[in-house]
Amino acid sequence: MKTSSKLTLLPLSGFALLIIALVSLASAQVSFAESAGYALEFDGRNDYVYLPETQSIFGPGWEDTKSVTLWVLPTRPGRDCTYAFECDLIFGDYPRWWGIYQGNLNGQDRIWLINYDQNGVRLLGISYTPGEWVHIGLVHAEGVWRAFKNGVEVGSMLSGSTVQPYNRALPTLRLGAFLKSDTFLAFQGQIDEVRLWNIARSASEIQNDMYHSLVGNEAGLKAYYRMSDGEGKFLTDDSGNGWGGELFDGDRYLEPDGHPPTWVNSTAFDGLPTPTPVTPTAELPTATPEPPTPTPEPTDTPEPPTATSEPPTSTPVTPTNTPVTPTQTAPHPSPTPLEPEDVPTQAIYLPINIVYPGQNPP
Ligand SMILES: [Ca+2]
Ligand SMILES: [Ca+2]
Repeated sequence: MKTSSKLTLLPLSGFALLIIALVSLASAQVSFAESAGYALEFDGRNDYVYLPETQSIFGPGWEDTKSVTLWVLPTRPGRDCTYAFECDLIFGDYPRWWGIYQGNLNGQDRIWLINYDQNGVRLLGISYTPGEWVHIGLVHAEGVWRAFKNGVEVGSMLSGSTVQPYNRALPTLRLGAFLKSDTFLAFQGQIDEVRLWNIARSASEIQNDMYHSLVGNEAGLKAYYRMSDGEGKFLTDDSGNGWGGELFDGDRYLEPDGHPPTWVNSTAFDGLPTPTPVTPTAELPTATPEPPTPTPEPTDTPEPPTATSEPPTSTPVTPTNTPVTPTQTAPHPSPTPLEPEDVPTQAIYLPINIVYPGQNPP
């Protein structure tokens, strides 16, 4: 008996040593990464953060030039949604003219970057894995709408100015959910390091800054949510510009459940040692939406030389490296005045203008 117990102890102590070594190695790696402090966790029911007016935060010209970057950790797969603006809101405005949403749209579970311009809804999808942090970058400049995943551009399309209403209150921004009467678009998961810029951020700038906090006074940074508070019902703007937010657990549209967004320890900066190499074409072919008005050309867009005799698809998809030129200088439509707090249904229900990257519209 004595011998056998010794024999079993020996491999155990060897195993323990291995565990100690691995733990030491892991903690040594972690020590290189800057701590991301706190993140905000949203319950997927009624949690959101109310932010000030889009126009006030971004300033003049934001409809054409802006960048948004954030870390997000979805903790469940995307809900099925018929329209992009009916997926769950991660970041966006009220009542939904642009933003970052999560959802399963036409069988594609993606994080969607949506812009409503004078030609309708434009969207780009970014793949993600529930339970994993992903860094999302949205850059809108010179008539192009771009999507970045972990610092790598994964898609782009032409898109003009973000349309805004007039004759009524200017839109305000939200983190975590869009709640209105019977429309509950609540994201479940964590959000951290939300940065709002009124300039076009480049891929290298996004990459260089995604794994550490900013000072807050960087050029073009208009609002910065480091989630630095750690407690309480308010979200500080770490840019010092004073665009803080307020945490909500439901509102007049949805009963509170006693739990507003929760402050949690963030692991956003620990997620990936380097930006995940993503091949743009494999990840998301660039979709170039055609203007809705027919052109005198015999076909909308000539196919590359390899085109077959098959009839062209209704939405040609061009290679990623096709140069895109700023277009769409058409004036904004004159939408009929909407009721205050109303949803821009015109913006949402225009399926002919929705372009699903990598596939034809429905
Ligand atoms: Ca943080
Ligand atoms: Ca809640």
